[in-house]
Amino acid sequence: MFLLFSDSPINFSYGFQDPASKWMLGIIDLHDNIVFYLIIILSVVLWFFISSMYNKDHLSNLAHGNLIEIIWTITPALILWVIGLPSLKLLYMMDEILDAELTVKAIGNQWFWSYEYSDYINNENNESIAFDSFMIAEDDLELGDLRELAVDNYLVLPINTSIRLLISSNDVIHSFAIPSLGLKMDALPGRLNSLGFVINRESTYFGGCSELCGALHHAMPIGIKAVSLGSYLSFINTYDG
Ligand SMILES: [Cu+2]
Repeated sequence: MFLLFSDSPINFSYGFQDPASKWMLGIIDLHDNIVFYLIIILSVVLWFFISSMYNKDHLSNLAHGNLIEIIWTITPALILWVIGLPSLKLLYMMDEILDAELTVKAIGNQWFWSYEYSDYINNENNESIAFDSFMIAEDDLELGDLRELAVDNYLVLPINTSIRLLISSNDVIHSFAIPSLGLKMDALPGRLNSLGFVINRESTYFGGCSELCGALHHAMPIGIKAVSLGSYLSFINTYDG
């Protein structure tokens, strides 16, 4: 599974982890779009910079002139529009949660995550399915576990399903972040934030707390197992705490 896609950090990797949701595809698209303009700006500025070192009259020729001043005012404004509009569009699209088919709560604690499937109630004790998810300590790692990422209880979610994630905190500010899914949302005590997303493919995704929250901030990773709807339902049906 890890060989096919990069859904966790890799040593000396360059760029993003592989996208597994439309949000992450959109973010990578936006990034490439912005880098395109960045390279143009960098080249032009560098050209002025270097050429002025060899020709001291070069820049003084540009110092006064209506035409050049109009050009260097209008062009950055246009570039800002071209960068800003797709960015805002993506931002507002990600804000929308359309007809969530499943609601899960993720609550940050110092220093672990608690998950709750509020849609279901257990017949035996009338409680909803809830569990804590702790990082596996280095001494307890098994072959194949990712150090400082593997957790004891994974958040199991179905693929191709519209999911609403409610995010909050029990103590200080945490942040729920999964790079492959393009998710990042602050977990604030006393406040309920929400994320809406669809996972595109089965895999195990890793992320972590993204807001410095104390001594063991690094030790509260997030592990998500994305499975088929059938496997998800059997996980829910057979869950016995
Ligand atoms: Cu935290």
